[in-house]
Amino acid sequence: MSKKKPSPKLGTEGAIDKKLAPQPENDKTTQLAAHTADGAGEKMNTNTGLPINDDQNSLKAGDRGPTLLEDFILREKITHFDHERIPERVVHARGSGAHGVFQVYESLADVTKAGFLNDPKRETPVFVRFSTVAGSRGSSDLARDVRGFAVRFYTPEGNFDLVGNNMPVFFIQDAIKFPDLIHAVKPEPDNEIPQAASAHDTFWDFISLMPESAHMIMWAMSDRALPRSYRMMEGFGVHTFRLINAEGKSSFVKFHWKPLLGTHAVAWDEAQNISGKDPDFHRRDLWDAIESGAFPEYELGLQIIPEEDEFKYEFDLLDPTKLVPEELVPVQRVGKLTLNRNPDNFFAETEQVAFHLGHIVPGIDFTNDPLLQGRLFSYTDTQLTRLGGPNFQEIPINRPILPVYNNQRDGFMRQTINKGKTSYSPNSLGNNDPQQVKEAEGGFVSYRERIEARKERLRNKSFFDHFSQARLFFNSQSEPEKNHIVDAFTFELGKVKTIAVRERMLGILAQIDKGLATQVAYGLGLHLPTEISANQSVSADGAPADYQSVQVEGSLGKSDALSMANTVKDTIKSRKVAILVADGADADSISVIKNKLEAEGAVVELIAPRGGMLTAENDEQFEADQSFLTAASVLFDAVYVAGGANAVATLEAEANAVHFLNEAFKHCKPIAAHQDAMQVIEATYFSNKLPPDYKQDTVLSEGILMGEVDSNYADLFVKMIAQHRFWEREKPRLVPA
Ligand code: HDD
Repeated sequence: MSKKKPSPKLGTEGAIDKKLAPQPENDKTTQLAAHTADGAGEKMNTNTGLPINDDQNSLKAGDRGPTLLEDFILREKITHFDHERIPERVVHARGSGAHGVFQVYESLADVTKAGFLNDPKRETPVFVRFSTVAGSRGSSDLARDVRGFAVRFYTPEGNFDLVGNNMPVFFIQDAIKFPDLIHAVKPEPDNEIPQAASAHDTFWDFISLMPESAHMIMWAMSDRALPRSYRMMEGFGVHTFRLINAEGKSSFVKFHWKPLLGTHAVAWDEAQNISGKDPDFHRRDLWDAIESGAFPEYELGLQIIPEEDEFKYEFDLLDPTKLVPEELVPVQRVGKLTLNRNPDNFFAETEQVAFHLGHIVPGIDFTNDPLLQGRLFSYTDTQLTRLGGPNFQEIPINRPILPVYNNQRDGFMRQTINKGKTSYSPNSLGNNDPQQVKEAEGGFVSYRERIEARKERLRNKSFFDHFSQARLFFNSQSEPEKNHIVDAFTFELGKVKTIAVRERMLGILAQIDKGLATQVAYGLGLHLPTEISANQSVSADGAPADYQSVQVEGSLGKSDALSMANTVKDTIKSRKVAILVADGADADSISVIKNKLEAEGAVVELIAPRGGMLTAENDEQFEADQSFLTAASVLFDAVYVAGGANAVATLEAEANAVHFLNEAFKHCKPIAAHQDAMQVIEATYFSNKLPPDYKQDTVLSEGILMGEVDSNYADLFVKMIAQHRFWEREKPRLVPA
């Protein structure tokens, strides 16, 4: 990798320029490289450059005496350590980042003048951070939660941040309620319980009093809140934004990210298990995929709505609790995001990156969505505390790829050495530099929206239909997805101690779907409130008549795009498959399966009763990747049981192997076994749930494969894994979870 020198204009030359990490080259990686340090092969020194002779002992009065205050080397080291931590993000504290590139397929100049959406030849460097919302930095990746999906585009016109989530709507309509929402979901203030969980009284108290959250809460209680991987979830800009073309014409737009691997989830029982076995599951998955070259890919999707259509729909485009159904406005896939490089340093990049949906470029603009407008304030404000002052934009991961010239100066940790006498405008002493930029030459001009209004604390009546899209979402789900939603509400409300809160929530659910509410009530052992008015949920605080929910029968019965059952299921790339083995395993059939799965891009691991080398039936030596002690079914997408008489006898008697299969069955995963491994399957609890004539069949039942291992068998296994899960297996309560 050549060491491309950064442009001197970036003001970074001569910075800590030791070794440059190998990385794909673009303007951003080159800029970052200039700030990268690598101590390999180097000598140790202090922060002032003094060579260190002894890093093991502090300076003492005698070898058993007190340490001397004089020891500036000790003081420097301890002082730095004492101040290593910064406040975690008040929300989205737990996250993982990756670098990548974005490229538009065809010019979108007819709707936007944004350069990165105009030139199909341009590769725009990006940095992405995925996150959970409620948990602390050290919490589990698998919490039931919304996921953040924040993308920064480093463009020559400045940074554009698309700070979205993996759900297309939000809990509240106005930013003034955001602190309340977050206070309610975070651990309760008296005892700081529970961590990274919404299943507690304060959250549901708030939600049950906030009917506008009905739509979002359906998403949060669906499997969307339990992604299989950051690489397998959709992203949404949530708000309606504006695109502006070179003629100044505006169109409304909703931004989407569509993962090429499809949108997939894990089961709730599985999520809880993963949280114990590998709380870094999503972080590790993203890291490993990128390290192995299986680069995560997403297509950018746009729903473009002509400005004339602003009032065409039965919902308000400015209401962030509503989505625009894809049946009404199709999503056009306009470009591709590829994540191709892991960060060099978590703190420097993933932790210090400061996203802000106010970071826009000419060609993109805001709307008056009141949630969006409040966000425009919050993101810069929060960095002042989090990153310690107004110079956070100079941190390498936050710098734009073009040099910054303006009259902002000084402050804590200022890096740039601004030359010259003038730091004001207009000036005559410095040629009036830096100069403003004319609109025709790329200067940013806000969209000239006509506003004629009174100042009022009000909300338009068009925001008060809280239930029709919640119902649309529920009606669009497959049966298993609906069952999961019922289970999720029953679990969460079951953890709520205050019965009145549970009941009030049942009132909300009844307004979305009576059947849903009845099933949840049954699980909780409660009766549905007999009198349900659209407003009972808000009456507790005596909301004035003007603010009451209205019941609207949505015109769309169902939207296929809302169900994950309809996602693409044509690849097993980067899926993890466990092969259960032991001494005496049949090496040939293992090779057939392993080779086929790896050729399709899957990751295969051999799991054995113990680590180290094993001897196959044909006396070949092979190595186990993990033992049953460190591996677990919940960390894999599918499982195959090897043949070979001795191996089969060992696995049948190995409780961990049988447990592995039982769990894979319970979580509806594909299971395959060599025809001679039948006795291992017979040791599981699910063998008596298989059809009576299963021994004759190759496909024992949906998602269970047995038989002679040949290429046809391997093909079938691949197809099963691509299906992801056989959720039908759960019915009716076949699977304990
Ligand atoms: Fe926010 C972080 C997404 C509403 C205030 N938000 C944050 C992150 C994401 C979102 C992905 C993490 C960025 C990162 O990885 O560093 N937020 C959203 C979405 C919202 C939303 C999709 C609704 C559509 N947020 C929202 C509101 C407010 C905030 C209404 C305040 C009025 N959000 C913040 C924040 C955070 C943040 C306090 C915490 C850390 C940070 O900004 O940098 O400013």
